[in-house]
Amino acid sequence: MSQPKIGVIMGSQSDLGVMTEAVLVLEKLQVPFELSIVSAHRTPEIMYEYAKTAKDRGLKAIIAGAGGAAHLPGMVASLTTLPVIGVPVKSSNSIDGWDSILSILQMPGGVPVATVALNGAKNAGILAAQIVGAFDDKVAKNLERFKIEMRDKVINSANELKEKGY
Ligand code: RP5
Repeated sequence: MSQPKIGVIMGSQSDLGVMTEAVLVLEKLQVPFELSIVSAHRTPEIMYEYAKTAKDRGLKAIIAGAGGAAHLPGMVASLTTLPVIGVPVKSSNSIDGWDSILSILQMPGGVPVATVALNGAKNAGILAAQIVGAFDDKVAKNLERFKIEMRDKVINSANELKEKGY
């Protein structure tokens, strides 16, 4: 694969099931990415290094997923000027998911994290592709096709209902 443009990281291997949705959509939209596990709490030095070197390594945005006391996206955002997209994960240590959502969403002024829905890794992938698509025509074209596919799917479903007499 060519030079990664998006970094996809998560706090634990247990987040991978959710975060795979981001990977799948980046693959579909042909956005080169790198994938790793980086924990704010268990590997803080690696997290620091990852965030500090991300821009120089050619990344254009970072998707960071975490659950429970989800500090990874915010901490990474504090260490880089790249846009960070946070994915709250409903993890085993999460009470009901709100803990993850609020940990990622309620950032102090000056350090934004673009927070998607609970387990919303698919939208994180699309948003990351849209960031790349702002300056990469091939990715922008893939996004246009993606939107047309979504539209056609809805129209087809509506037509199926019509054919059934509804
Ligand atoms: C968070 O704690 C991780 O992002 C994960 O969502 C959660 C649970 O981690 P494990 O105990 O499953 O490794 O830091």
